[in-house]
Amino acid sequence: MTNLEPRPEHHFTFGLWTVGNPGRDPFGEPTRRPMEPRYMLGHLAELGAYGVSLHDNDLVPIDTSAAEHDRIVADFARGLQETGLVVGMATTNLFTHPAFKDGALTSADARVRAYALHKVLHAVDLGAELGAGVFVFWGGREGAEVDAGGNALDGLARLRDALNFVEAYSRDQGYDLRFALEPKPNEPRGDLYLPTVGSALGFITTLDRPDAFGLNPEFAHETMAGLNFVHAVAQALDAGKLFHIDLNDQKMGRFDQDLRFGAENLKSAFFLVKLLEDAGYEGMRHFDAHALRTEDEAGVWEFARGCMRTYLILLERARQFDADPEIQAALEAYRVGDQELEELTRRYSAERARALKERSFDREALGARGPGLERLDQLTVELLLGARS
Ligand code: GCO
Ligand code: MN
Ligand code: MN
Repeated sequence: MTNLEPRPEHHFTFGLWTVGNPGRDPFGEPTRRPMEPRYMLGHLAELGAYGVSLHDNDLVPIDTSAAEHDRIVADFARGLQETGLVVGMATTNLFTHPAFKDGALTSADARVRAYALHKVLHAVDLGAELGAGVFVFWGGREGAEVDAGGNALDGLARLRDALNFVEAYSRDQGYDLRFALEPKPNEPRGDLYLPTVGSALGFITTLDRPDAFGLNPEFAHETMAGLNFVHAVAQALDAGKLFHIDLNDQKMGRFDQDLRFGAENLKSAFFLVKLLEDAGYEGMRHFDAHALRTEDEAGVWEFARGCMRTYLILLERARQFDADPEIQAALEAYRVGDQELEELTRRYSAERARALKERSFDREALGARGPGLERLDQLTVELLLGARS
């Protein structure tokens, strides 16, 4: 086993709202005391994290005066300096206050939309001031329980206008921010707009400056929708749009659980880590999860440590996978190359199309081949269970 101690160069970050989650749920009161942001910084630094992310109101309460705002931000900036932690991502809370109960940037009420945009601009200032590289839009209230209000199409147009406005503002200020959309199928609304990674990727192409926008996909969100998160992340990578990632875990078909990374779907977590590392993903390894409601504060820090350790263990397993001769031989056998056919099909020309159409294929032989996936997958399982070291 190599060293599994998390270190800043691993780029692990946590939302202030994640380790700060007090264990409230729709049926019960908080089970833990709130923690001050600076206190959390100290603990995260000790555990080897690289930084934090925050909503505007995780740091500055919504009803804070301007003078108090400056004092809070300066104090937090001192905390960052002392601990060496950075702010990797910033975002806006557009979901807690009742003003946003029927949407924020997509609300049918122009006053709510304007207030939401005002709040985002201030949150962008805060993010830029604290040095965040990515600014996230998670539309927690951007959706509906009923479609009688007719917002399905209008909501998208309103969201587009708002995102274009914010991006232009940020550029005008000279901020060095990239924007990331975070899709989710439902919760807290019955249905959220832009429910999946694919929907967000499609929507980005309709913005004024698509290059400034990417994705912040979340393991739990795609899993809630019954989708394969590894495939979703691959699509974001393929499009050059993986700006940030929310790592956690989730049982399919349940309420939004925000479990510790790797707590539930270990195999998917393994293939995810392998995908990110093989693709050379350079962004934050950001955990958007929280300790079980059963836990006290000690359980919170166990949770945070566990997220990072599991990532590092899976990273080590990914390297073992690459170095394991039997696995590599099985992979080699699985991928059948054919130089001549690959040459023929790589790029269209009239001549190649003609040659391909004239070609005959041994359908029966193709259908009869066993690709060896049972063995390859069992070898992977054995590797993950530590039976191959
Ligand atoms: C959720 C979301 C949020 C967002 C956060 C930052 O399901 O509640 O994942 O935690 O990630 O608001 O955008
Ligand atoms: Mn989530
Ligand atoms: Mn999230």
